[in-house]
Amino acid sequence: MSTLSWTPPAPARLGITLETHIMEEMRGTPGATGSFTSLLNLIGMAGKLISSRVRAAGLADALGWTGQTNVQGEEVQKLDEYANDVLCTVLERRSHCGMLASEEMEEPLLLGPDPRARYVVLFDPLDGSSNIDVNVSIGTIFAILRRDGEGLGPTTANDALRPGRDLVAAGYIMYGSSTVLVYTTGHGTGVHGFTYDPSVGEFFLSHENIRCPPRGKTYSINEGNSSLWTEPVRRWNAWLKEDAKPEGRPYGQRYVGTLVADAHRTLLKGGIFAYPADTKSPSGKLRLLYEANPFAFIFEAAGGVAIDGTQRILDLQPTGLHQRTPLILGSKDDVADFEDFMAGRR
Ligand code: P6P
Repeated sequence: MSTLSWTPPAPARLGITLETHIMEEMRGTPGATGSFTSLLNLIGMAGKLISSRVRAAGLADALGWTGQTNVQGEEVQKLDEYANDVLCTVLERRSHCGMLASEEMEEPLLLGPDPRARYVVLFDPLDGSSNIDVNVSIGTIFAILRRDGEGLGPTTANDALRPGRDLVAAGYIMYGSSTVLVYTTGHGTGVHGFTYDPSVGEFFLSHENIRCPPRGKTYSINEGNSSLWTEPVRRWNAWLKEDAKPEGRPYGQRYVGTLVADAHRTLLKGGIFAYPADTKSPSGKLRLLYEANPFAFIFEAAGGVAIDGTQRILDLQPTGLHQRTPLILGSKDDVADFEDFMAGRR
């Protein structure tokens, strides 16, 4: 029996690129204009550019490049600034977007009054960048909103402050042992993964219709924060580590410290990722709009669950561009166990 939570492409579907897959989805969308398709392809192109620079980052250090200027005297940008610049430059093209919001920019980038510019893209250009210098996986996270209706005025910052359930697409690009792009347009269209082949410069379909298993065997949390946790979180954590083999415990502990990597593993293999509120971060650490919401959208599309401890992440009404939230993400049965502890049922 296959233990995979996705479908390896059938022979007839080998060689399907990201562009082809997006086009297939567009054909299945009545009234599609191609703008959304083009926008998703732009994100794919940004991922290719960022991937090539991430792969060379270590080389930069090896060749004695400094943090500010390289041997040619060129200014070497920090990777997260570079990733942000690439995404802004690429997403400004073709008037698809009215606004871009990024973890790297205090204020959103408003792109002018073009009525064709219906999309708002929210992103963390390089999540986990503190892991770059130890060659640990990092990633780009994106979420896409669409402004609907006629006679719309210029996009404003408030157009970003919508609950995650309104997203029209979300995804991430993980720069790990290989570069993988995962995206969904929600609403039953499935979650699909593409692996980048730098020799031909294409993302090829590698993980079709990813489903998050209903239960996993690992939990992912920064145990270093245990003294800061609330009592229910401590009891949940201790319960997971009990020697109770007939009930599938103890769980294994995995924690990379990059949300994209910990979430990607949890999506494919099941289990639970938790960055709960604690006494140091009473609102949690992770950002709602461009970290929690996109992953919540992806996990729900794959049959998983995402809460802030008690509420569905996608129902949270944002009040600020960079607001934080606790995030509990993963298999529906594992998150249900967490909720039981938070509600005092265990
Ligand atoms: P901690 C990376 O800095 C990040 O924003 C997420 O990618 C990751 O899940 C989290 O912070 C790790 O935080 O406090 O465990 O180092």
